[in-house]
Amino acid sequence: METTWVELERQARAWIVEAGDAIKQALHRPFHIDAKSGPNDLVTDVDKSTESFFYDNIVATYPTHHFLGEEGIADRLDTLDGIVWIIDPIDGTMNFVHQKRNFAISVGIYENGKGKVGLVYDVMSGELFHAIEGVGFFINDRKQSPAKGNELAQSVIGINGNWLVKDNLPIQPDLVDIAKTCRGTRSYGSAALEMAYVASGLLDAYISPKLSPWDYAGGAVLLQEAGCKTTRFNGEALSLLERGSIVAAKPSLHETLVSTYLHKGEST
Ligand code: 2AM
Ligand code: CA
Ligand code: CA
Ligand code: CA
Repeated sequence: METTWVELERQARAWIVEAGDAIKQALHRPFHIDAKSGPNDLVTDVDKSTESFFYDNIVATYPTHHFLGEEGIADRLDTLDGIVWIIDPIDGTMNFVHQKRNFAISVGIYENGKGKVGLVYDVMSGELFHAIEGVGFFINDRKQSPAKGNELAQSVIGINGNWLVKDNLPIQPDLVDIAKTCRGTRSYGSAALEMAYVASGLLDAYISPKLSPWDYAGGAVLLQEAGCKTTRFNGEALSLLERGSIVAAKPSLHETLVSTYLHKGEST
């Protein structure tokens, strides 16, 4: 019998909780930290072992499925044909290293490029944000009703303060205008968690340039099922194969952010 999305989601949930338990255990031992693209871009052996855990389980259980993960355990993927698991083993590695909290495992399951299942697991709080296309958005066992949308002036926006001070970023003045106009800004250091917070109504929007598919693949499905819109800064649909910007919000705030502030921003 064909595996249903509900069954796949249940399996993904079991793996995400098991992987989270292993990460909590790893926090009791010393772990190895490396820098990737620069001194603030960190990776640990726990990121790599967590990605391997998912890769090994997925290949063994669903040999026809494909895999895309941040740490490159699998071969590079250049098509989204078929069923693809897009995984960030630890989203918020800097928080993992410095705070031992506020990091997540993010899993998105896509079929021919369309989001079917999304899971974002806040490992230390035990909050699991999950969604299945057409079924809805849940936090642990509780189905969520769509949050009320706010105007920009009453909105709390997730944005990393680093982007507001990046003089060589063409969209920086527009990001500063948004920060000046909204009620307040927050930065949690995990794109996946911040997208889950928008879906949950804790944040009104999340805005970031230069994210990768594993940062937003899980969160984008949560947002879709919570009645929110997620696009590039210029309003284009996301690509799950290329890096780019993200603006996620309820449709009316999303429209304001794109048409008044972000539309001239980079799409990739
Ligand atoms: P990561 O922890 O998986 O690398 C931090 O604000 C957010 O941006 C995190 O979700 C982080 O994901 C992501 N991010 C993407 N590219 C990054 C980079 N080069 N350096 C640091 N964080 C990055
Ligand atoms: Ca990283
Ligand atoms: Ca990430
Ligand atoms: Ca990561």
